Amino acid sequence: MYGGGTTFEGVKTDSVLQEDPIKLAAFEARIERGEKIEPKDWMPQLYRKQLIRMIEQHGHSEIIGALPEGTWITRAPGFKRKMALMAKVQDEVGHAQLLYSAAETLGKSREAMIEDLISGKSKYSNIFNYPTFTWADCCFISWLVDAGAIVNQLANAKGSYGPYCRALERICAEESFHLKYGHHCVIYLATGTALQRQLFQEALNRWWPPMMHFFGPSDKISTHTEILMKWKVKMGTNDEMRNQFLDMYVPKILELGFTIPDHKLKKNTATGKWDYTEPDWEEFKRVINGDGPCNKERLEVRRIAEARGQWVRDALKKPKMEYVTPLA
Ligand code: BYC
Repeated sequence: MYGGGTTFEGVKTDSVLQEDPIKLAAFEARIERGEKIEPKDWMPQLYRKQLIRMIEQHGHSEIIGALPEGTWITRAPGFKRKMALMAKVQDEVGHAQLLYSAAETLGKSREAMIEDLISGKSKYSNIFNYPTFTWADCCFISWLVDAGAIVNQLANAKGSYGPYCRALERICAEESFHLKYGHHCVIYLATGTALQRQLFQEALNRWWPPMMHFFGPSDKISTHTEILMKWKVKMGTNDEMRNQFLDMYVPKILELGFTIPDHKLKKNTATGKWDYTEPDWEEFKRVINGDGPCNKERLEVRRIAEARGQWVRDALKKPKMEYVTPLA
């Protein structure tokens, strides 16, 4: 989609000290003015490294995120739901394509990104390492995980790196359909039988803690927020995004008659922010570092998909190879 990026593998630095101070100042002034940085523009190595890390992780999250919902395509209740879910899952994989293309403009090849995903080197969103036991779990993802993603992506679409922002704009447009679809699924359960309501309440109880983790560690312990906010890659801190999500969706969840499994959750009128039980950051760290309930299964599925598609990639790399001539 974007193409033509520089090749810039393996940026090692975590500092801007080695950068030319004049170029760095001009770069930061452009960001300050709200200009977009494009692939061939000068940028500090750390900006490139941070963008590759974040966009690549985002791409992986879309690919892996297709799996917990994907397993429900054949079991979704009714033909209409099956069709809609199939389209949604296909969109998520398409989002990964857009994001990998955006990351490639910074010089990391798609092959290297996929290799880092399936070897477990790269991270992807914590939330997709939990199982979708019931249809209601799937509805939780379609409504509330997509809602959280939109909060984050709408903000970051106004950020500084052109290719990422353009990919996010397109992704958000599609995600807004997912959100409507997910909300519809949940309203259907909420207005259904006692068992349907119970199914969604149980899903909410299971998914609330990983949902709170989804926005990243609290600002007090976040590693990258400061520099990413300075360079307008992130347009809100993790806590700001979490707070915005709570502002928008807690009332909607309560309106449907469900309860949120956190007795401390309350809007603090003095600060204008939500008070909540501090998420368990030790569990978060375990899950993002490979030790969640489904990490092994998720990566195994990707490894199998990669191996099964190898012959296609090999064939594409040999355009001169002769193929069997069709009989008719
Ligand atoms: N999960 O310094 P911090 C979707 C890591 S898919 C895993 O705050 P940062 C969907 C972080 O990488 C959309 N890891 O990080 C798809 C870092 O580790 P490293 C998902 C996380 O980057 C299919 C460390 O913790 N959205 O919606 O400043 C179906 C320290 O954190 C997470 C995106 O990917 C996490 N949740 O901020 C349905 C949005 N949080 O790299 C739906 C793009 C943190 O130093 N990403 N870590 O080893 C972002 O906006 C930011 O990367 C984050 C984290 C806000 C997530």
